[in-house]
Amino acid sequence: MTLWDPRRMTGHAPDGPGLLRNFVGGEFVSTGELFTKRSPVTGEPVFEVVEASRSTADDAVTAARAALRGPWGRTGERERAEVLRRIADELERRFDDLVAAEVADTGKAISQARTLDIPRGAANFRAFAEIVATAPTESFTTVTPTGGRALNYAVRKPVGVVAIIVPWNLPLLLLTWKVAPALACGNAVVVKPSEETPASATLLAEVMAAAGVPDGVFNLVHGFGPDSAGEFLTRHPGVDAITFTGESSTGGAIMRAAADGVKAVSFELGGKNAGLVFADADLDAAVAGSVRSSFTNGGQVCLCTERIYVQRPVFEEFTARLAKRAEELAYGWPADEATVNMPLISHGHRDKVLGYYDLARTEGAQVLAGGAVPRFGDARDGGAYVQPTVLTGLGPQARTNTEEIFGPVVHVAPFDDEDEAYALANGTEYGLAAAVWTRDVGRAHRAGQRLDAGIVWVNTWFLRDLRTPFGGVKASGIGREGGVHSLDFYSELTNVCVDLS
Ligand code: NAD
Ligand code: 6OD
Repeated sequence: MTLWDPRRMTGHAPDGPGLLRNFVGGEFVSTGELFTKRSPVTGEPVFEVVEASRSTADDAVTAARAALRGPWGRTGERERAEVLRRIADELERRFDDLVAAEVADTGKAISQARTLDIPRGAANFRAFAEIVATAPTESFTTVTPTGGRALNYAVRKPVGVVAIIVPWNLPLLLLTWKVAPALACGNAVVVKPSEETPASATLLAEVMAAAGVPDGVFNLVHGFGPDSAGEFLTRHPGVDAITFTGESSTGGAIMRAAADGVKAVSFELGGKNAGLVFADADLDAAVAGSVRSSFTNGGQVCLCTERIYVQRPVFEEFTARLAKRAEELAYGWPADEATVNMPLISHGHRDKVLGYYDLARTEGAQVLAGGAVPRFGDARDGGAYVQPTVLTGLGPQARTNTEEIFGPVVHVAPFDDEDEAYALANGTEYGLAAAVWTRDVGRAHRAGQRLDAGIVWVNTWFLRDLRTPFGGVKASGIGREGGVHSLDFYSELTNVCVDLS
């Protein structure tokens, strides 16, 4: 079924898929090769997308530089905060279109797009409007060598042109999480959404124009990574900073590209996140929370739990309840309100995830739930669905327990004491997030100290306050965004030292 007719947005031929274009210097640009975006729900084409050539990427960077030389480069924080609020208003006005775009690209359940993805897009702009309007900078009074006084104070300036490269799992949420602070700090941006999810970013370009964002401040290029729009940006001499969300290996490639220009980077990368369920936990909450943390968005959230360690006295009960709940998660069309499960983003990604289901069996896992492809007897059989899957029986060094799978799959294993739990959770090259379930207040705080992760949730998961630091340790990222940490990445601080004598 078609939830939303993309032709409304693009004015493309009435009987073909919608056309999604690049947005450069305030204009949509149609020139370039086309690639096809297919529905993960049915496999049918939903969009033709104009791939940005090197010269389109050049034009986008040039437009961004020109915008910085214009009035945008002289705006103050309060004025920019107003612009961000107008963008949020316009996102809310286009709410239904954005929900439809996100569902068309990803196949995610409409209820999730309505309650998580699109509201967070607007919330990102509102939060950074407040943060930039109220953030202090440092000031010191200094005694001079002659016994006089000097006043030191820091001023924030834009970094310049920021390239923003994002993945497909939460497309608008992750894109606006970076665009909002970048614009709040007075930069101009060139964004590259994933080739798998071009639609909501294209609508965001319309939103920017309608909100009165000056031409060239927001530019959009569609395409792929290597030898395409992604690499054109990361190697571009006119780009001053790169902010990237995606796989750790892609982060490595981008870092190598950025090294030549000594560009600043902020990386939010992959994870192999652990859940820890202690015997004193509220087990109902731990089961419900672990269902969310393992299967939300088809397991395609970087923060999702792919390994759960359960204290031995409650291991059997927890595992049985988790497996039962996984099998009960509702299938349906994305537009059905009760739907929970969604397809993986593409057949290519499904092949990867199914490869891990096979690997887990080869490694000796017991499959307690799922482990296969669901059959619908309708057009969804052409989509990229897999069953939510619960595994057990593998050791901590099994590849199933060490490599990021990024699908609706979780392995459950027992532990005996707190030290062992932390050692198991930390035994990975990643360090993004952890979810701990316990009623012991002391243990809750110890877990925060002892777990190698950028975020430790206790008795909850994916509860976000946008003022807090967000990022990963080890292979899960470089730097922190969120609150003033975003301001620190998206601005340069100049210290002004005035001798008062
Ligand atoms: P990916 O790394 O394959 O692609 C991400 C983006 O980078 C896409 O836009 C892609 O076109 C672009 N890209 C790929 N190669 C590039 C190159 N050489 N140069 C420039 N750009 C390039 O990731 P994905 O498959 O889209 O997303 C899934 C991954 O993202 C998972 O590993 C997941 O954990 C991670 N992720 C992390 C966070 C976080 O906050 N830490 C959030 C969401 C997703
Ligand atoms: O909540 C956020 O700000 C954020 N960046 C979430 C990342 C989710 C990963 O898929």
